[in-house]
Amino acid sequence: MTIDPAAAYDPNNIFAKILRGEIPCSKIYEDDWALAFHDIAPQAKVHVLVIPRGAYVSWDDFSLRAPAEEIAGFVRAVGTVARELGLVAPGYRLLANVGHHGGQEVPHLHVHLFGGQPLGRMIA
Ligand code: D5M
Repeated sequence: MTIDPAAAYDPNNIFAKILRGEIPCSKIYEDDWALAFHDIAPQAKVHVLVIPRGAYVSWDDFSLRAPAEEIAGFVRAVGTVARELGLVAPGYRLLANVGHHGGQEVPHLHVHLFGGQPLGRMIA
């Protein structure tokens, strides 16, 4: 099931529950702005999700509504995670699915971070 990026934020989505500590995750990084954890169904040797602490449905919602400080904090956190995982020199890929055509399934913004192997042209 894909989600409607224009829908109101659902506080019961699975990533909101992870942020509240109601369900576990395989955490690799957290700071004031972001939480990063391993994807439950990895599509590459390294497949991590980075999510903002704030309640945003999608990249669209985040880029429209988030204060600049929060956007900067989240973007910096994504870079920090990649560096801490040692992915910068070999390279990596970032991906944010948005809405139906993007194939977004969880209605809390998440950036996929793929690496640990040559990735080819696309992971779709
Ligand atoms: O991707 C949603 C991603 O979220 C998909 O790669 C699986 C992952 N997922 C779903 N539930 C969990 C939990 N509980 N832990 C870790 N990863 C999870 P999308 O971009 O919305 O299609």
